Amino acid sequence: MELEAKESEITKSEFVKFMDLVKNRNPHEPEFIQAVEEVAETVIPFILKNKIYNGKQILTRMVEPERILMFRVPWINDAGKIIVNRGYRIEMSSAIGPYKGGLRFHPTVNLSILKFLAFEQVFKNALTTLPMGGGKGGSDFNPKGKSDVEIMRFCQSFMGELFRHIGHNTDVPAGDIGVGGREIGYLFGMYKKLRNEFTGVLTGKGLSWGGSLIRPEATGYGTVYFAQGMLETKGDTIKGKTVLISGSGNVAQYACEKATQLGAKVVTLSDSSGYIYDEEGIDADKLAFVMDLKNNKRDRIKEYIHKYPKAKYFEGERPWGVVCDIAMPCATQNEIDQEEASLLLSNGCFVISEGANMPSTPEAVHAFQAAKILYAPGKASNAGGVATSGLEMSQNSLRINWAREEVDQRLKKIMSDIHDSCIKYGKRDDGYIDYVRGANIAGFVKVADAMLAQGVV
Ligand code: NDP
Ligand code: 2IT
Repeated sequence: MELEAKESEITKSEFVKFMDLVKNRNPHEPEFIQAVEEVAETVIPFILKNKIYNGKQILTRMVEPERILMFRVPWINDAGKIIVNRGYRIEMSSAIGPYKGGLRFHPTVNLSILKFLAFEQVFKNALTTLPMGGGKGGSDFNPKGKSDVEIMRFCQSFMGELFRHIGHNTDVPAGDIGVGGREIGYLFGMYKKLRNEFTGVLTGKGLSWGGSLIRPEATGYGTVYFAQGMLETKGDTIKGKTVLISGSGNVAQYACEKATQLGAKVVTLSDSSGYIYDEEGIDADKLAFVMDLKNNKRDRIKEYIHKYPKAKYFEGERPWGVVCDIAMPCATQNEIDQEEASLLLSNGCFVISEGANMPSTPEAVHAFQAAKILYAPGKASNAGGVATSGLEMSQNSLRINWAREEVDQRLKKIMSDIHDSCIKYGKRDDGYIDYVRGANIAGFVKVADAMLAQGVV
């Protein structure tokens, strides 16, 4: 007992010391500090118990990006005005492969948000079992309301600097919020022109120019496959369950599609203006309407109720007060707070599979874990997207295209392997699976072993 108390004191003081260092070095970066704290909480006790990692400053090295690029992105809008945005690429870790991770175009983008995303990406990519390091980038550019030609000019200017720093063996960006197939196309076209080479430097490409089948679907599908894996541990399935989804972009759309295909009823979707509630469920036809609305018309989710008047729209609200079995936050970071977590729990929600990155605040995560529900952090449950990007890279290198079924099978296997890794490091003595601990330690071990082997670089 005394020994245990002493050990826990040492762990606590190491944690406080480490977090003080991170906070002092990154004072204006709340999202980055939040992401690091969540990892440190579970990984520091593990390091202290495992001599090979102790004293090697591995976590201290991991929170310092290998390189940060920040650059001016000037472009001319349709009215002939010069606009200046800021571009970024965080090259966080290349311990197990080339930097890999998406680009986010959103007005809120800043160093803190991209560093949190790049840090999460390192662990997520390690979990996929594929050889990918971690990175993230983007710009404070707001694609909303811009013409196609404005998007193209912006992407060309952005790539006019980024091309110097990336490459299919160095750093391979992809999409994230505000960056989909259209943007990847314009970015790829400019890279190809500047470098005069056709390589798999970006993933999420179109099918006729190096893209992979299932990549658009992969994040959403993977999030549902992971939820299924969690339910299986309770002898349950997703069939017949009521599901809340937030967001209505890439991840939300395909999470909705797969959940519905597997017999669940998805009753909500949202965007940053509000959410829609369709008690009868958002079936394949209704989802086709949403996909056209969001991907082609680039309109708002509230249009749904004009097409389907039995549904309701709640302006300025998030969907977490609706009664459900499963919640899949698929919009953005910190979109479920403590109050909303309590609401979900009191309404009977018992599975959370995160499609977005860090959508639950630390207080919400602690509430889910205290209630011992099935809770998966994004770095495990949304890893299907980057995993399929890894499969796209493999196909590009081999210069072949795998069939849809083959990619889907590989995606399923990867999600199931990630689930196994979470159990390996996250199962507690009482049988409860702490997916946060499991994902953090499994990701850490893979990266840390590579770092130890490669020396202090
Ligand atoms: P999209 O741009 O396709 O869609 C984003 C959706 O989230 C939109 O409905 C958008 O609404 C909503 N949203 C964005 N920002 C906010 C905000 N601040 N508040 C409320 N709603 C918001 O992006 P993705 O679907 O690709 O990404 C969604 C999430 O999934 C992100 O957290 C991303 O990091 C994560 N992710 C994405 C992967 C991918 O492969 N694309 C892989 C793994 C994780 P609006 O239109 O109003 O902005
Ligand atoms: O957060 C993520 O994992 C992504 N946006 C996908 C990254 C990728 O390289 O496919």
